[in-house]
Formats: sequence, structure tokens, C-alpha cells
Amino acid sequence: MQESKNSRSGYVALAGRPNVGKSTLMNALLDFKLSIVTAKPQTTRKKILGILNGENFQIIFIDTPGIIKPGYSLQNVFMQYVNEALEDADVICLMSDVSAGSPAVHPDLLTYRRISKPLIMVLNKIDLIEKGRLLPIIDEFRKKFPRASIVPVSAIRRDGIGEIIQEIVSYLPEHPPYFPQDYLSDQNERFFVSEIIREKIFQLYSKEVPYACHVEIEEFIEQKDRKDVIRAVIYVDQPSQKGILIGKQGQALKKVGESARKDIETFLDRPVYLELYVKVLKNWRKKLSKLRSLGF
Ligand SMILES: Nc1nc2c(ncn2[C@@H]2O[C@H](COP(=O)(O)OP(=O)(O)OP(=O)(O)O)[C@@H](O)[C@H]2O)c(=O)[nH]1
Ligand SMILES: [Mg+2]
Repeated sequence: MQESKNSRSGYVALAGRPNVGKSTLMNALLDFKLSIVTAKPQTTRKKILGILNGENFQIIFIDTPGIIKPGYSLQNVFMQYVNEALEDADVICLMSDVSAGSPAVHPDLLTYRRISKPLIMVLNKIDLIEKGRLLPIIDEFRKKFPRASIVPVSAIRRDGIGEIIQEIVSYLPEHPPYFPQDYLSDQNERFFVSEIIREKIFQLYSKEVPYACHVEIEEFIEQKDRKDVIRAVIYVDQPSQKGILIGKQGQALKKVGESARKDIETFLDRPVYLELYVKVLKNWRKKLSKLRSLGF
């Protein structure tokens, strides 16, 4: 009899405070840049599924927004996404940035000691600390999370990636695969294209502007033998931000478009024509009805 392939499958939540490297880790695990990464906190705004198939397993990673104390409606939604991911998960990876200073275990993580599911504490950014500092940090995590596995990694250097996968697979339940082998995510191309544009906005603007932007793909026309045409709208929540985003003679927005187009072409593996527009949707982050209409 033929042995069934992918006999172990499950959902794995990647959770942790903002900027600890959750999205970088997911991309390293998948060996593909799926989730956007920036140096600014609160980059990820949704649950992003990334599917990894092995010889006899399927891991469905759920990248999540950073854990924060919410201040406005959009941030409430972020925490709702985190909680849903933790509920859906078979295994939870709770990630920390060990270069962030003391205490190594951030107080906000202590409520997660109650988790009864398999828990892996991922200690990231070990490339930024001296070797001698790691042992006491591991000790601190062991004391606070005695039941958890502890895996030190450098997501950016892809150190410890094999160890995390091994640890996760050891906890996965026996279950047939949830998704076909050729699926990388449950989100469509449109979503990832809008995310790439948002990544460029995060990289190119400072202060409040990136946080006030939401990107929607209005049109995505695939054409045979010609470039795809993508029209995207960037919503800002104050009229003053529109001018900042566009810049003098449209120069700032042009930069966003140029760098986004390059990454979109890499992502889609085909040439595209990208058009960007800016619209004001006043206080969209604070109004639940507006958030709903934007798909949050
Ligand atoms: N030195 C170092 N930097 C890292 C490592 N992993 C991630 N980073 C950097 O940390 C920053 C945040 O990375 P992200 O992957 O966006 O972090 P995140 O946890 O997904 O952040 P949010 O989505 O905002 O919650 C980026 O500048 C990354 O390049 C690492 O292992 N070492
Ligand atoms: Mg992220």
C-alpha cells in the first residue's frame, strides 16, 4: 500500500510584539518574499497565510500584526486578528527580539503563559548580540515559560530556520494537507500587489503618513502579449497627507510607483504598468464602518 503523503499538517501562528521579525521569519521559512517587511513597527495589518510543504508535512503559517495595546479602531482589529490566529493555531510561535534590551521577556507577553497549545518561543535577531549574552536570555525565557520550546534564530541570516521547522513538525497533528501542493497562500495576487505598494510607502515616508495609508487595487487587467495594467488607490485619512504623498510635481509618488513596480514584476514574474492615485477617506482608521468597507 502507498503511504499517504503529508501525514502531518497544521496551522502555526507567528505572533509577537511589533518589529520583532515575524514577517521576515515567515519569508525565510517559505524561502519566498510573501509578507512585506519594513524597519517600522506595525507593518503587517492582516493575517497572512504562507504554506510550506515538506516530504510528509504541510505547515500553514499565519503571520500576524504586532501585539500592542490598541489605541484606535484599526488597532482593535489588529488584535482581533492576533487572537483569531492564536485560536486557529495548532502550534504557536511567540517571537521576541532579543537585541531589544532588558527585560528580555516583554511584560506584554506574560499573559500568553496561559496558552495550553504547543508553544515555541522564537528568540530572534541573535546576530545583533554577543554570544555570551544569549545564555542568560534563554534562562529568563525558560523560567517564565517552563513548558515552551526555545529556539534562538536570526531570521535575516536564515540561522535556525531548520531547527524551527523540525520543532514545529514534531508538534503537528496527524492530518491530511489542508491546501493543494501548489498553493503558497490563500490571498490573491491583488492583495500582495497592494501590500508591495504599502511597503514602499512605509519605506519612503516618515512619521504618521505610512500609518494613514491604505492601498486598494481598483483595476487589474491581465493582457495577452501586453503588460498587465494595475490601477491602485492610496487612501489617506487627512487632506494634508495627500500633498505629502504626492510631493512636488508628483515626484514623491513617482518614486513609490517606480520601486513598487519593480517588486511587483518580481513577485508576479511578468511586466506590469502601474498607476497610482491618492484619495482622502477622512479618519478611516478610527471609523469601524469605513474599516469594514476597506475589508478589515
Ligand atoms: N538584525 C536583524 N534584523 C532583523 C531580523 N529579523 C528581522 N529584522 C529586521 O527587523 C525589522 C522588522 O522586521 P519585520 O519582519 O517587518 O517585523 P514584524 O515583526 O513582522 O513587524 P510588524 O509587522 O510591524 O509587527 C526589519 O527591519 C527587518 O529587516 C534579524 O534576524 N536580525
Ligand atoms: Mg510583519
